Amino acid sequence: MTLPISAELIAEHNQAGLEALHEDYAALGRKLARGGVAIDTVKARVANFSVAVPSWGAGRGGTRFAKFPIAGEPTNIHEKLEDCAVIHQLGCKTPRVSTHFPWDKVSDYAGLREEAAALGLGFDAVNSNTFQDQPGQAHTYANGSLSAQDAATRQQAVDHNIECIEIGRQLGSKDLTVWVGDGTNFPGQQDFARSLDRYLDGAAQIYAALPDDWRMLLEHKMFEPAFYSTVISDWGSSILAAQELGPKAKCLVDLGHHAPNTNIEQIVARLHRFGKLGGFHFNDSKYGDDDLDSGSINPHQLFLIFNELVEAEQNPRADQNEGGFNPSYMIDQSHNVTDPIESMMSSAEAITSCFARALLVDREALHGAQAANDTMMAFQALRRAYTLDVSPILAMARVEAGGALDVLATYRASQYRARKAQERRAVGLGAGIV
Ligand code: LRH
Ligand code: MN
Repeated sequence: MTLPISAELIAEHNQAGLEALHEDYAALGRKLARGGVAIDTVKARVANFSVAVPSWGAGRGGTRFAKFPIAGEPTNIHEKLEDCAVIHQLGCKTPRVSTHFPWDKVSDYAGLREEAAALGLGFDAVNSNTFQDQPGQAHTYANGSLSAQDAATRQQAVDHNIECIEIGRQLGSKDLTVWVGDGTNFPGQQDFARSLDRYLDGAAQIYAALPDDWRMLLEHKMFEPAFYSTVISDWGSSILAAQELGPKAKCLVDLGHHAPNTNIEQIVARLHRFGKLGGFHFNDSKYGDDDLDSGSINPHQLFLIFNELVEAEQNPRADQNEGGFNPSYMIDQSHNVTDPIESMMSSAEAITSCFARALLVDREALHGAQAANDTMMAFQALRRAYTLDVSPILAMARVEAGGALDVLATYRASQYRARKAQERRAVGLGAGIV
């Protein structure tokens, strides 16, 4: 395996901070031990935790107004895998890449799988794309895809999703994420019920093509690109569709796809309760689907979501969840103003930190206070964990896995992006998400 950053540089940079790390780790260990928690058990859980990175997040993102490329950004899946390898080599939390088709289309997927493996990477969910028209495409998605009035357009969307499953099988993926932008901009433009029925008919054909050990993850979104109604607009439409389709259909929660101030952690609890919690697209937002870095705007919400996930893991609802509790954790962000590698490393750390702190919630105290209607002590059980500085645990797990103690400092010292700017072709100006 040849990794993009030299192991010597990582070791050299870690050396300077190791003594302080061990001191901080020991101090936190003593603090947690006073509460009856062995810090090494938390470290072991953290070491096993991982979140997938989006191939489409490795390049600069943009808005409808503009996209500002950076020198040395990746222009194809091969360069994107190289950058994802840097994120995993330094941060040790992102061993899988979620792909998007046709953006990541190549001629040899078995070869791509080997290429990724040589970089220490595997593949997570594949994402279909029936929200853009491709050159030479027979039928436009301007009037929808799976819910389109035109049967040939619907069939084209079904065929594309089945093609994504076939590609995913060669990559070793086990999930197909289906997000459709289908919807309307005017009242009366389409019938809500008949649109959903057409969507369900197409989704059922895709479902029928799933291998036995695969899942289909339905991603709801309140608006954009449609601005009056969206066919799968919320968790309610999503869970009903997933129940209609069958046990391999689950719901994917993209944190940016809800109305402002929506209680997303409660949606997580509901989806788990009914055995339909399939996965996440982690990001953050202040207004709409801003796709900002996870935990950068509302870190408390991210913590509360992981609090529900730890609670769910300890209450797996086996009656509802064949295969137990295994939601797919993925990042889905658009890096419009930062180096995508830095953003995804810092986001993976923010997500892992929320997981670690959720593990440190004293659930006995929480449940006891809930049973006693002791509101303040129930809240304080969460707040005590939320205010813990778990960075020594994350850093120790990273260093022990061969990663960087300070991921950003080591990345910058590696001059990786400057090197890529010499090697890679420049990206033209443009607009849009990728
Ligand atoms: C839609 C979405 C979806 C992806 C796309 C890149 O907003 O979240 O998950 O297909 O972004
Ligand atoms: Mn998403």
